[in-house]
Amino acid sequence: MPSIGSLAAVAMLLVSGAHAHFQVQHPDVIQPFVDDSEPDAPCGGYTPDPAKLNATDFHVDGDWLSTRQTHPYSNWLYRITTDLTAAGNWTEIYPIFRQTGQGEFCIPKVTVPQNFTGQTAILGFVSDAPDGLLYQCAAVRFVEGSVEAPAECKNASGVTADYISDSNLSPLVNNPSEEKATSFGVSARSDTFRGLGAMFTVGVMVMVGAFMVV
Ligand SMILES: [Cu+2]
Repeated sequence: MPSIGSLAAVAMLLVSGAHAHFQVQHPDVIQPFVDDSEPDAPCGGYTPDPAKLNATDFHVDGDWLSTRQTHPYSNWLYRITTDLTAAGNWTEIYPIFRQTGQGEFCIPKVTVPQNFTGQTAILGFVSDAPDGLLYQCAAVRFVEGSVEAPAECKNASGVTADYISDSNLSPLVNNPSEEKATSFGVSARSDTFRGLGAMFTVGVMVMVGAFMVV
């Protein structure tokens, strides 16, 4: 007899259905989203062509990133590289975190080290989802200053997030946040983030809900 855990995992895949895994809302991705290719590193099915990048300005002192996921939860890594073929040398630009709940998630004030100003880079989104690692890429040009997030930077109702360690994601950057995650999550939590306890409660509820669907 299969374990409750494996049934729940299958149920979650069924619940997420014929899904799009995740899509980037902002900035624009380099090539059109292809659902079946999203598991292919580093960008979801292609290698960026440095001669054909239509880069979006990204303000190093604060800019916004927005995604929409169809999974009940996933862990997120946001990373950048000035290797315009996205072959490596990735820098993490936000601590790895877990999004619980489907739908839009937006971080309104992502910062980048100021020494990137003036450079063009690939911005990589990696989602450690119930069905594995998933990838998308945008091209960005780093500019001075900051920008306010627009109205479309919003979170779907019921979505929560919390910083987390993820041994699948941390090897994908040169500066993983695993060390930071423990203290950062406790002492510098932004008010859009809830406690670990709430995260686990929601996680258990999702598991139970998925199990009951079968
Ligand atoms: Cu998926």
